Amino acid sequence: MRKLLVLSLVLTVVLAWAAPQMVQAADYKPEYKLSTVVGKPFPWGIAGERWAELVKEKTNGRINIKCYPGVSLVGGDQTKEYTAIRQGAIDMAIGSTINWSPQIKELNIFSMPFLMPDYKAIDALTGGEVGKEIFKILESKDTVPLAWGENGFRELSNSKRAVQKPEDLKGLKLRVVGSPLFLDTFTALGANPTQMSWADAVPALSSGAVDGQENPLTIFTVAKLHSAANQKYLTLWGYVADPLILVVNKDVWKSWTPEDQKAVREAALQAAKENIVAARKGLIAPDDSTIKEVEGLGVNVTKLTDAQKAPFKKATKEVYDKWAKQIGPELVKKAEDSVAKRK
Ligand code: X2X
Repeated sequence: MRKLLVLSLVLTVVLAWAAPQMVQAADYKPEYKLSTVVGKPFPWGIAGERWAELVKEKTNGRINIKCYPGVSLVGGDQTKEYTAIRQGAIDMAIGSTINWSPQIKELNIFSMPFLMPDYKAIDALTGGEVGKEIFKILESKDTVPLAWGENGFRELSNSKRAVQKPEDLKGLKLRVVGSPLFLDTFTALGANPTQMSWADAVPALSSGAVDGQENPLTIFTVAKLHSAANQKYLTLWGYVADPLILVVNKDVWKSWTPEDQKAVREAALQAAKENIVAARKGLIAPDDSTIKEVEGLGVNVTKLTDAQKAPFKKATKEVYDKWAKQIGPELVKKAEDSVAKRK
């Protein structure tokens, strides 16, 4: 009797362990959908392909990922991407903090004008307490964040004139992205901002419906905005930067074995690391080859000094203060402290 009892106990324990493992394996989808806004050869799109490739390698093909650039799984509307990940229409994504900020207000922190003066400041936020807190928030909203990547510092371009001071922006029609914070910033600077998706931006710029836009230089060069969108004037002012986040839908994550979860995480970290190197290439002194490349295309490039940035900072101070309240003063304080203490 006693032996039987022990046996049945052992059996129960073994089954309790084995059953979910078997279900999990059977639960794997033939293909997982990975969303990005832009595809290859943008560094962002390359990062998606690289993540997929590394996962395939590390899981011996158990997890098969297909990339869907152009946010095609949400009909090109990048501000709906995060909701689609939560709901499971997208399995995984490399998403922009700007595009997800309508759903997660804390992500607006990276769009606070002139909060991050250099790359070390971006790293201090993503790699420090702010980054951890944001990952916790994402975890509470049905997603598993795995790594930080980078779209880049967002620089201003237009078809009309060189922008060196806020007055130069007066009346310029600018395409902006995602969050209402961008509308506030450019309205405060005297421009005429209008919100639209990336898919609509290039046609609107080439037809002259809008005069300018702001995006990282890797987007500018790969999309050939100088010729495809008449962007002859570029101002390097690094007023905000746009980190990317590599995430997986939580149910999808839970359906994988711990071994495969580890593989996907390691692949994400590797792809993200390579992505940051690619996003910064030619943009950090002494290597300014990307900036030289843009000048070589006949673009008039203005690099603002700290003194020249000051009036822009002043003109957007009210916007900064308004959004600090919306984002959460504590998180903003943490961010400011991290930037001040950066090494
Ligand atoms: O739409 C943009 O400007 C882009 C491509 O940079 C983002 O998705 C945030």
